[in-house]
Amino acid sequence: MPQTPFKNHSLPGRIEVGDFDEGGEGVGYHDLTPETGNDYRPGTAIDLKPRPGGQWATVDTQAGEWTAYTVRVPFGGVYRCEVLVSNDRSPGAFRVQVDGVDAVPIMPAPNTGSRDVYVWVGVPGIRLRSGAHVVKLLTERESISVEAMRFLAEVFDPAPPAGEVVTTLSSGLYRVP
Ligand SMILES: [Ca+2]
Repeated sequence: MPQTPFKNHSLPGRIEVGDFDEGGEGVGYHDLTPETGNDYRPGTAIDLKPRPGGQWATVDTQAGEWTAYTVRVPFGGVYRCEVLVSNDRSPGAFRVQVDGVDAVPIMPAPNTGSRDVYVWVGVPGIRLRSGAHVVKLLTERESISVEAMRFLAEVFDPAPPAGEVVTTLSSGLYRVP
């Protein structure tokens, strides 16, 4: 099955973790246990549990598991990427890639003391070009639970002057020094 969006994600914005791409195991996600037991994405193996606000969070993810999201970036610029994560069993860690390149390098998830307490953790200074990208959220060390990701705009690229020919750049990202 091809990788297609389950929801149209546009950045800057928030991505609910359960809204990973269609395409199944190895395409939209990788999950180490075939069972799921959630009503939000039936037919997938991702373990999702409802949150009090109505969102769905991945729970107790294992190292090596990931979810992928096709996103649209109308305006290139510098972004901050954060993950809303819970971890009651240190050490947990995650990583975020854009088009296969580390945007958030392997980052420890702070021990929040309870799997019901979530905190935003991330990094600034991520340069995103305009266009379509695939964002991948990877669990590097178990066991973390994730509710969402968000990309916040720090600086948008200046709009080109009227009449200027704009060269289309290849997709991708780089870290701003
Ligand atoms: Ca599973």
